[in-house]
Amino acid sequence: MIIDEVKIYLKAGDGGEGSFSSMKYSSRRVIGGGGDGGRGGDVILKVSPHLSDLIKFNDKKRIIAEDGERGKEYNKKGKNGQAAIVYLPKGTEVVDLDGNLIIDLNQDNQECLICRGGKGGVGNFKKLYSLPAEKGEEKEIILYYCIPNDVAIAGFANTGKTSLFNALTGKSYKVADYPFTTTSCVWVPVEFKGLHFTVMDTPAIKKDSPNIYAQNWFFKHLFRSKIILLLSDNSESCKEDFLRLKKEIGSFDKLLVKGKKFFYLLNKVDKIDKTKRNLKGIMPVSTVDGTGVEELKKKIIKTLINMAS
Ligand SMILES: Nc1nc2c(ncn2[C@@H]2O[C@H](COP(=O)(O)OP(=O)(O)OP(=O)(O)O)[C@@H](O)[C@H]2O)c(=O)[nH]1
Ligand SMILES: [Mg+2]
Repeated sequence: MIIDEVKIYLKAGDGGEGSFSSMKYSSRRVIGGGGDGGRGGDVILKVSPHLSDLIKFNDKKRIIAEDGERGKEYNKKGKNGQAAIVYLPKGTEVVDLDGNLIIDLNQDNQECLICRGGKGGVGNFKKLYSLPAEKGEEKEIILYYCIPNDVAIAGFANTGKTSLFNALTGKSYKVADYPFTTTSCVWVPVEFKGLHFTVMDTPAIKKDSPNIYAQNWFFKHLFRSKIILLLSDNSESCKEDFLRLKKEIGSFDKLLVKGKKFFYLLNKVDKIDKTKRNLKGIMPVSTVDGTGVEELKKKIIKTLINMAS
């Protein structure tokens, strides 16, 4: 299971107070008085390529940047507080407590200043009286991590999703002849003919889930998918299976079936009678004898390029 949702508290540093200290003179020139306080540190959100979920927030839900230092006598400015940089996986949506999107961090190295540190107070060297420092901003936010994938593989149990994922990516994730082998999402970048995209394997879709949000929890990770490969391994029922799969996905959120390309794949055709393999609008594939795998890669590339233009 992926930790993909967390509420955290952020607080930027307060500005350091300006100093009020006696004025010092040398040959009638003012050489000293209270210096300004330092600026409080900002809180910055930044995408890190090394993270792939929000688990690190399980034991750190409050992030507080450093306060600015107080100003000192002889017009010495206090040190600025250090910024707190909160590293997040690419694909994190930052939302306020009313559900408004603050920012979608979906680019490499993207960053955002989320809480501004308070300005330091002004010391009496400048003004003859000192002015108070500002407080740092504070916010409670919710982070939703949504896996950045281009192509997702989805289907009922044991239809060969992981086998196809392995065939497309060159990986060797666990495949077994029993249902629900895959329990979490796995996603990896793929390069094919100079083009890069990310493919995601998913756990099996459970039919008629009484609690779709708990049992088919991974549907939320289809939001960023551009192409969804729907898999069936039964030539008799595949058309019905595809309708059913789309209905299950759509009942989680209608947006999951809008604006996406669905490819309909009949898998394990090495076991299916030749006369029953070629169905209109359905791609025959087999990860055992390789049928259709290269064609599928080419179709994915063509579709991604078309969708981007
Ligand atoms: N004959 C044949 N068997 C296949 C093919 N693809 C997968 N299988 C077999 O089907 C079974 C299930 O394969 P998986 O890839 O684990 O299926 P899955 O859909 O990921 O399964 P879950 O994660 O449990 O939902 C395994 O025994 C595979 O060896 C295929 O193209 N032809
Ligand atoms: Mg699997």
